[in-house]
Amino acid sequence: MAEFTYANVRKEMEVYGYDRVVKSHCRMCHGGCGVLVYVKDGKIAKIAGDPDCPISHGTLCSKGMAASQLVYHPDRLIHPLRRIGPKGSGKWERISWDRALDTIAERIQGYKETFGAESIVLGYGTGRENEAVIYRFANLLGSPNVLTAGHFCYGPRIATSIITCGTNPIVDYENHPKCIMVWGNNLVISNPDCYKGEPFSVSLNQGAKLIAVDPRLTRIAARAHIWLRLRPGTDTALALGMLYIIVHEKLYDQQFVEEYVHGWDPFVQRVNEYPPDKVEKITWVPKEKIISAARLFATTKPAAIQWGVAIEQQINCADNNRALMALMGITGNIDVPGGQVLFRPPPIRNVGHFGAHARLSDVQREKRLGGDRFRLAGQFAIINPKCVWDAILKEDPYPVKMLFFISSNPLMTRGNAREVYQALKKVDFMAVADFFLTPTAELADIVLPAATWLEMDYIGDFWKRHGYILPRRKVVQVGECRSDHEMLNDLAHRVGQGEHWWDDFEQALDWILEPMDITWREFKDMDYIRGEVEYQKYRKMGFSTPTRKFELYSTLLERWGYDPLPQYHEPPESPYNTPELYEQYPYILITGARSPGFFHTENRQIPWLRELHPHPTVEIHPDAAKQEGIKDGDWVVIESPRGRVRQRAKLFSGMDPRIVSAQHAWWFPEQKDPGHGWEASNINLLTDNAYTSCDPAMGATHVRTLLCRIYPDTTPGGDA
Ligand SMILES: Nc1nc2c(c(=O)[nH]1)N[C@H]1C(S)=C(S)[C@@H](COP(=O)(O)OP(=O)(O)OC[C@H]3O[C@@H](n4cnc5c(=O)[nH]c(N)nc54)[C@H](O)[C@@H]3O)O[C@H]1N2
Ligand SMILES: Nc1nc2c(c(=O)[nH]1)N[C@H]1C(S)=C(S)[C@@H](COP(=O)(O)OP(=O)(O)OC[C@H]3O[C@@H](n4cnc5c(=O)[nH]c(N)nc54)[C@H](O)[C@@H]3O)O[C@H]1N2
Ligand code: SF4
Ligand SMILES: [Mo]
Repeated sequence: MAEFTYANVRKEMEVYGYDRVVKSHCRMCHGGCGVLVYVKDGKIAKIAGDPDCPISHGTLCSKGMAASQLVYHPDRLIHPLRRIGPKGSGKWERISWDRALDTIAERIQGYKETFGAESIVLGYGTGRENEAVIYRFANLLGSPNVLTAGHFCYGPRIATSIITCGTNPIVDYENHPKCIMVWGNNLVISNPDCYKGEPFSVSLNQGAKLIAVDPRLTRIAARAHIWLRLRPGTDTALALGMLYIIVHEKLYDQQFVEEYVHGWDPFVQRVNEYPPDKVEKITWVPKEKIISAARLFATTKPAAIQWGVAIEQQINCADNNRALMALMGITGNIDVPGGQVLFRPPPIRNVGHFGAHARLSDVQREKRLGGDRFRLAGQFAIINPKCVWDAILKEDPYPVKMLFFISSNPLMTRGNAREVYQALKKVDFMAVADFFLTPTAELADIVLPAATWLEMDYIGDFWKRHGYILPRRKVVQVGECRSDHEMLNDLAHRVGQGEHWWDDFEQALDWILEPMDITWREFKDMDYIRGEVEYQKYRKMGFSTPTRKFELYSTLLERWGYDPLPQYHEPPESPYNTPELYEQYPYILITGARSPGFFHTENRQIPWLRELHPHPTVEIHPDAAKQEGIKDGDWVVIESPRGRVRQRAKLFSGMDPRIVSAQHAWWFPEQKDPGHGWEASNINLLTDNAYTSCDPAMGATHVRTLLCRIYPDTTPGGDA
């Protein structure tokens, strides 16, 4: 293929008559890939990768390419709506932005006066780059309650790494690690958070040794030198088992341990509880493989761990993260080139500063839902969703009266969907900002039409820890859609926060950039800014923790009443913990492995992307399928003690026959009734959100390690 150069772009413009090409960067997932957006007759005609982008180097995935089908989708919300029938009736009327925002403002003021600001919960899903404005609004309002996916996604990595070493250690692919251990992550499909699959693949091509820790044979596992096929939910035990080998064989970095680590002796005592025989029994991984992996990781320099969300959606969430950080730390791979770097952002105002966290009073902060139960989460302004549903359904510990979801579809994405439904049905008032009338939005009182990333100016990758910021440039305007940032800036003026906001949002972008002495207009003409890169900063100033050391033994967890060292706990439902239940539900269910074309509940109405994955599918081993009378492609029922749903079986021999793996977030936008089939295949009807089965520090819901049964669907409409 000819090299993609700017000369080519100019030629294409001439040949095809494009009006202009706008450089921006995609946000169909967590974002970051540089794009060239071709515009013809005022409309987006094509999206291609930008070869100059330091994040993606010209590569693009199916979602990025299909973004124009999102922008111009016929079902898109293009003006505000007010519900005129009962909840879920699907009866709406068009209203103006002024009327919609005035109604929301009136409700906010009313609930604040009568029930306190804490009765208003704002919510968002995963990184759609609106978190800073949402926290700013909530904090200035006085509500400590912002509901995110942070209890079981990324929040734990941030929280645990801050308490261990000051910030999130990022794999330095630019300097090509010589060994990469991919743990519960499938980044060539998910391109999550700070990472894209492309630089990872380049490092592999450069010869990096690869260890994959995954119950499923992913493409990454298939390329790995060592694949550790563990039993889901046993990651902490596996990591402690590897640490055992590294400690006993003295494969750790002795100088780092002596000078920069806090808590070595108690840490060694804990590690001693995990000899290889015991770890093999817990994890189902042969001990020889555990030993080889530990040796390979500890003796190849530089090495890095690419960790994913699978380790967080478990009862062992915080301990998984901390055990993996111990592996990074004691092998001397922290903050070294090609290892795991504590990158610095450019010196702009950061997300926390923008989010006005300091403005929330102590009295209101104390009221954070679940803050006393999940104390690590509480410190990082993260709440567990069940706390919100309990506050609505039982007014425990106080009533929540209003929900305002800006980019989230919790009915599909949070544990125990039945309870989520009851809470959304009951709440006094709900507003939603989205692109479509989703199953969640159908239960709202007011729905606001949100702008996509192609319809806004913003400073992209502002929240990430890789040290880059990139300009996102507005390309088109669709209907009356507005960005979440502009919408909240406007709403803030209507609820008396005006003095803390701006006349228009461009001024906010200037304010973020001000410490660098540049304006948004100037930044808009740049490709990106990168923070200063410096390695081994800890040698000069230590780590940003209470002891200034890398805390293997966490003084903060100890202060908050938790075990300061990582410890393994058996999953709440498991063959060993609940053997009677296992007899009735004889498979371990993992949920949510990512599909390339979808982003959680998004894109099922986008033709190019739905074509890639037309049906919800559940992977089952051929031996298990035979046992249950299931053939490839059959509709099957998956059932847990909490509910049952249908998906289509895909026979897959790349995992232990005792495991099945189901997709999450399925709804059917093509079904025009207001439920849009939210119950049919929604795996979160099976997941459990009981407090006792969540991670005790982070409140993570264990959506990856459940027990289930699976059988052919013989009901009418099933095709078995
Ligand atoms: N069982 C199970 N459940 C899971 C997971 C799993 O693995 N298994 N994964 C979990 C994880 S890691 C996460 S992060 C959560 C994600 O949960 P959510 O982020 O809540 O995901 P979505 O349901 O896709 O909700 C996003 C909604 O926002 C809309 N939207 C997208 N961009 C914007 C925007 O810029 N502005 C506005 N206003 N709206 C926008 C979309 O149309 C969509 O309806 O799901 C979790 N749920
Ligand atoms: N295309 C697409 N990309 C996405 C998303 C999307 O919905 N679609 N969602 C985004 C979001 S919010 C997130 S959080 C990221 C997540 O992205 P990743 O971290 O890559 O998460 P998954 O693909 O869900 O799971 C990774 C692997 O974990 C394995 N796994 C399951 N259970 C366990 C376990 O107990 N232990 C271990 N070690 N492995 C286990 C699964 O088999 C799977 O291969 O992806 C982001 N990117
Ligand atoms: S990986 Fe994410 S940012 Fe990159 S093109 Fe795909 S959807 Fe866009
Ligand atoms: Mo996530």
